[in-house]
Amino acid sequence: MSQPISLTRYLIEEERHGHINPELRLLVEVVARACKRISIAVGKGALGGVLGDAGEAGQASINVQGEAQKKLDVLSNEILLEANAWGGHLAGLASEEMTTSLPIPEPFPRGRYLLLFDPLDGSSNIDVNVSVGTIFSVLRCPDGVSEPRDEDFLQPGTAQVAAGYCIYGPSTMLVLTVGHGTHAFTLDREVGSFMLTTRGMRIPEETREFAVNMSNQRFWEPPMQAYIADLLAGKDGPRGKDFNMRWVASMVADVHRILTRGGIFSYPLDSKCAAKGGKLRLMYEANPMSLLVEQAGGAASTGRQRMLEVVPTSLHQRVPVFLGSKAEVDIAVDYHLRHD
Ligand code: AHM
Ligand code: MG
Repeated sequence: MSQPISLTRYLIEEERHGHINPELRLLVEVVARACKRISIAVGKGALGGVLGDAGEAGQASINVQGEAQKKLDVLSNEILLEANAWGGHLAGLASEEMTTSLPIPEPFPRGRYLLLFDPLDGSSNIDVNVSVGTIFSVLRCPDGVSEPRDEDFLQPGTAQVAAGYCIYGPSTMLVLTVGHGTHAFTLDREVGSFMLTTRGMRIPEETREFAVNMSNQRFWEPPMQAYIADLLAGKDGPRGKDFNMRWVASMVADVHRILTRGGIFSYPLDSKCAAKGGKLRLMYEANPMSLLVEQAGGAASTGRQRMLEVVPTSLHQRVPVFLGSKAEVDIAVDYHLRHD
């Protein structure tokens, strides 16, 4: 087998092809380096003293989403902030764990890009040693803006110039797009480098596998109820085939499986999260995953609209999510549109 190429070499070649500029190359390298540090912290587990909830004894630390923060949520956020502050490639940052966005502080120079991230997605899985991950999205800072504010980040997913996630699983992998395909890099722990292990991931168009939290079934909207009922009816039902189900409850792990072998992932609207617009966050979760999925030949939707065309109205906006194998996402969307 020929020697796989490193992330650094991949990025330099993308630069030579005119797909990215040096600033964006640096940005991706810095995020990847931060992910290696997070991977080390996650990998230490109980030995690192980083499991459990953040906050003082008996007093949980609550983030802007109203959720209890884990120690590793806080640590991962700090690692990403510290790594990205000084390089001169960013104008500002926004995180799922922070109330408002943050312009790059003095005395560091400000660059042309905005970085958004969910520092440790699926963190409720940390204490049970199930895969978690970092998700990130890169936008351009609007022209003429020297000190970006929240509204400067409110760009549709089509405006993303790069997106990716790092999954901390049995192996640590970085899955990345700079708008020219979706590629997977595996961390060589001995060398300390991400190595390109799958160039041009492709999601099979058809599938027999779905991912959804079935315990919410009774709270779903009627079109979602009808769609899943038809999947569950199997080969004797209207779909004429049996479906398998998987739900890790860690979006990076579920999406990684779908990028690898196909399937449909869905976190639909339900009556518990309807007032918030959904469970998953548009800017930190849905948009970057949707770009990765589309770049791998899949589709991503809110159930009613292409995800990447949603015009955001707030930084922490939530949305219903359907993504994965194109033909299956189209069918799920059809159930919603026929119902409306
Ligand atoms: P988080 O950002 O607070 O970790 O929440 C997002 C996670 C996703 O990774 C996962 O798909 C979903 O929440 C699981 O939700 P549920 O526990 O309702 O099944
Ligand atoms: Mg999350």
